[in-house]
Amino acid sequence: MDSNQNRGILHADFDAFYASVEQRDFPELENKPLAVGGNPRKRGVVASASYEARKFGIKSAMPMSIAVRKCPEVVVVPPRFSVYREVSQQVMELFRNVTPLVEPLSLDEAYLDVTELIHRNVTPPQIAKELKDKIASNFGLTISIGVSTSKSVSKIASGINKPDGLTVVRPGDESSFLHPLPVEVVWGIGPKSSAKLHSLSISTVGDLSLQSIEVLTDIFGSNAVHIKNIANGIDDRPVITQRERKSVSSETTLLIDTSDPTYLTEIVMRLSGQVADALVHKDIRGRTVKLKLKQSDFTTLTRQKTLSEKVQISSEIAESALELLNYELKNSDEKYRLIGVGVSGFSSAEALHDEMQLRFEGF
Ligand code: DCP
Ligand code: MG
Ligand code: MG
Repeated sequence: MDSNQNRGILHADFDAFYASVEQRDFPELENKPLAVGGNPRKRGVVASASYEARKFGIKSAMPMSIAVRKCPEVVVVPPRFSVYREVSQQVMELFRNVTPLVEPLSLDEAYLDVTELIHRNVTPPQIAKELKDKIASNFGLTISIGVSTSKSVSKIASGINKPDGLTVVRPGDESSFLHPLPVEVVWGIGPKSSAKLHSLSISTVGDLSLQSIEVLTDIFGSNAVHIKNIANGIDDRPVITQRERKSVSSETTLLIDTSDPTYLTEIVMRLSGQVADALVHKDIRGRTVKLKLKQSDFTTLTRQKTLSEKVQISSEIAESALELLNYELKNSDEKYRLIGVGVSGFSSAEALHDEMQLRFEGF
């Protein structure tokens, strides 16, 4: 047994996070199909769907208007980000009381490396069970946990028995656990690579594990070796406690598809203001300003500009973002359905834990 197989890695992820917090705080929403997200009349999207809503086919990232069509009795509520952020901070704190080796991936999920605790005669599944119980009693929320010797196996394991799951993959059982599962469970296999794989009759992780590096390189490029290893249950990546904050951004879906410069300028200025507020609040400055545009045909463009001086305040961000916007408007006839502004390129001293994105629907 190699040293990797002595590790104990947990992946914990809240069930229907935003929706469950709403159902907890507003008991009249309990047991109801619920979608947290933007206004259906303002082209909002679903951020989180309760498990009752998922029975109707409602899921994250779906336009809210479609969610309402799928289930006319669905209750739609706007998100309360500050409440979710607070729950998140408290849960991460609880994790850090178990082990300092916590890697948050988003507001509602994290990896924990509990290898050191094994030597104190507690097993990783016991730790996971205790965490679930504590979270249920302290927060009134359910979380699903995957337990194994690696990040990728634990992440997949936490997802397959949701909600309120506890899935343990014992050392040595990684491949037999992974191989029957569909390729889509592997992180990084999105709709595009999944379609390609299916066209080659590669439908399970087991099928994937048998492919040559040549075949996988055609599909995944430089990621081929990593994907093949993951499919074989080989993943030595460590749990990293401090991740560098990559970007702070804000984006919005527009009420109508448009190329109107006055309207787009106003929105870019408002988004720049929101990004600036977040940067000021966090006391960080970045060197790169990004503009994201989603065209009517859903093609997404990002244009960025790296500056000699770091920026933080609204007017500085807006100046670069508007330059990028004006260049795009001059050189294209497209109409846009979504627009976003972001700042990245922070120094490592400003390293924080995770990529942060603010979303505002329907200006
Ligand atoms: N989220 C979002 N937009 C998305 C996906 C997620 O705003 N496209 C937000 C809302 C979710 C939260 O992030 O509640 C956590 O995302 P998850 O992917 O973990 O989804 P859920 O926790 O809602 O459901 P699950 O039980 O499948 O984990
Ligand atoms: Mg979740
Ligand atoms: Mg999650």
